[in-house]
Amino acid sequence: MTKIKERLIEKGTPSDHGAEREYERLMSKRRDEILARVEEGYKEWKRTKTYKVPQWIYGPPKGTLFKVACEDVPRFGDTSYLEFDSARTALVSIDFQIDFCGEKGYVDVMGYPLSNTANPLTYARKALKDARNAGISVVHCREGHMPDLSDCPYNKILRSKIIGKDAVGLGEQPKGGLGRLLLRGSESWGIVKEVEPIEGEILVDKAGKGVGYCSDFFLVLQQLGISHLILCGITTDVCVHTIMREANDIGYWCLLLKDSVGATDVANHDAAIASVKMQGGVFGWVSDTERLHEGLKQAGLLS
Ligand code: C5J
Repeated sequence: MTKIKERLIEKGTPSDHGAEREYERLMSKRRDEILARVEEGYKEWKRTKTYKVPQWIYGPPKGTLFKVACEDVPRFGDTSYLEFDSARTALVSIDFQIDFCGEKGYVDVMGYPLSNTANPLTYARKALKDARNAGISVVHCREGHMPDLSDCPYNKILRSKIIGKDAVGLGEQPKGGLGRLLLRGSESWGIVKEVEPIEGEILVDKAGKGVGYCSDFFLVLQQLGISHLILCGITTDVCVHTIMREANDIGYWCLLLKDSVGATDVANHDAAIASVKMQGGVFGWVSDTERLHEGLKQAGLLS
């Protein structure tokens, strides 16, 4: 057998087709299809004021379709409806941990009033009850770091020490506290009783405010076949917003329950809610537990 000697490539060569290659033509075919679908969706929205589940993407419903009234969409003062498939929806309960809404946790040590982050528990509990009764998947998230802090950026620890009472920062235990702050395995890292996961529900640990970079969250949603998210949790302007923005960028349909979320600062909470609604719903949709309950009831999902 003769051995062919490979010539070492010294530099790349421009294509004979210039900029007009096959994949550019395929991309514009896809764009035409998407714009035609948008035209259909737009006509449907004008007729029904409903952002329908796009069956051309997800296929026929796997569960029961239900819709929830959303406020200030597409413009402030307007009402529209967001449609869900119960089998492709997850209620996401974010960071309801002692560290964010209980005594001697991270937020308490920073000196913020606990009521701002604890009050939404009243409503989140209702949303959880309704989701469970309607057979909707529930996914819980929990922020926290490894005991050796190897997954926590230095600047996060430093800032927490500077703001923390008695210079107690992340990874340290406050005087008379429940454990080391925001650390996996510590008592203050646990989800509070009012909304803790029940058997069969998924709990995702994350080493950050968001989920995309530092957790299995999107892998879990993919495995469950989820297209739509209903978000509750704390804090509105930090973890809830970060997760909503990440999911929205990927194409998930995100509904924020405004009474089931809270921030350490009321003005920041209000601004975070308002910013979701800008540009016709730049990060998704906003509603509340009452309107979720009504939508589930009308679809016959609650007895
Ligand atoms: C914060 C969170 N605020 N869960 N975490 O540090 O929003």
